[in-house]
Amino acid sequence: MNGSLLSLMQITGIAPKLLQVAEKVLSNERITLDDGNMLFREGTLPFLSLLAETVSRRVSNNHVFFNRNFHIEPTNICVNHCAFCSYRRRKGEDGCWEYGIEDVKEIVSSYKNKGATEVHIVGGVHPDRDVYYYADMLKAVKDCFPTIHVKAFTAVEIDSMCRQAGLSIEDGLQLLKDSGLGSMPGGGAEIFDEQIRQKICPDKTGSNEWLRIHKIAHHLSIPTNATMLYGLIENYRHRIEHLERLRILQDETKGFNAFIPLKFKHYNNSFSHIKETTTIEDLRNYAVSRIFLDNIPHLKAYWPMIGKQVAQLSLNFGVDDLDGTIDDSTKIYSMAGSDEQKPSASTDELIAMIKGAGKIPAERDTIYNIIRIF
Ligand code: V47
Ligand code: SF4
Repeated sequence: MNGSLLSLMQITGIAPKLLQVAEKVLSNERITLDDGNMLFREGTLPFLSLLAETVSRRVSNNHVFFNRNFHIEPTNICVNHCAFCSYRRRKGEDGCWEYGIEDVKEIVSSYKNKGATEVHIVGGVHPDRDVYYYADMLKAVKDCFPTIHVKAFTAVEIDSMCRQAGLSIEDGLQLLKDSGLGSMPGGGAEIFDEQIRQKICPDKTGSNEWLRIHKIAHHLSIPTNATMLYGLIENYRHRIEHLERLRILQDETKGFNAFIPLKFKHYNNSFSHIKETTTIEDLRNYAVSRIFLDNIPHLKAYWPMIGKQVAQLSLNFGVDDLDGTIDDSTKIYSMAGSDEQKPSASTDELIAMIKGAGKIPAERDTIYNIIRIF
């Protein structure tokens, strides 16, 4: 099989150095930083698709996962000043919001008996809400909807809420877990390179700390996701080094469930002058991520950000997860100019997208147990 695939590639004129990388991938051997960099620079789309799909099939066996979820963004008030953010507001500024625990309970109640299995809670880094406040919020969510899985708070929010309470990350995360936290989303990672970080998110939790918080979560048996914000001012080397740091941590803890590349959207923020990446670039980025991150089981295309059509295309570039139904409950990307201004997908629509890409739709829970195959 591998031999015939390699011969096919030879016939199609793939350069020998790329064939060497293909040989590694097909024989399940880890690729290096230089290999990854070369794939980014020189891999053609069909070549990358073939390799990424080979890796994806090893894990997911042609299934593509989705879940039934909704988001709650308790506040967009944020003490940080990320230059790519279209969402944050200062306290009292026009367009800011701040939901109290009662508001959150009301939102959660409205989703009872509608089939949702997960609530995703993230927001701005609020100046005066500490980890005790958020623990009470999680308890209220679970009181209201005991079976819902709560995936909540980026490492950046957790860093701030624990500091405000004078608690260590270990103690803060344990408190959140005891209050109902089931897993953590992957936001706040941006690009780990500190020089780039200085320019795009100068006051945000640093990369070492982001990784440390995820490591602690994994040690407390809290699974997490990881993201990478791309398409700003970083180069391929920065992206591959970001993936490498995730790969190293994952070797150690095995706590990441999914990796989610986040395409920079440029509407209404300080980087609006930067052109957004092309669809071809987005597909290359998915494929190289899948090939390089051989130890993170799932690769997610977050359709509210890239749109449903590109999300469907990505299913032939290593992606095996479309996130969820969302139900028009997130504003992060619509405020940054996403085509999906009111993101919502029925399960039938997600199933049709997946079948249309030649894959098998599988509804999952947050930790990738299969609920139903369609
Ligand atoms: O950390 C903010 C990004 C992230 C923009 O874990 C932007 O399942 C592009 O992490 N253009 C938060 N990206 C969202 C997030 C996430 C989303 C979906 C699923 C999961 C998961 C996690 O959004 C931030 C930042 O990297 N972001 N502004 C923008 N203009
Ligand atoms: Fe705040 Fe998050 Fe926006 Fe940064 S990306 S300014 S941390 S809301």
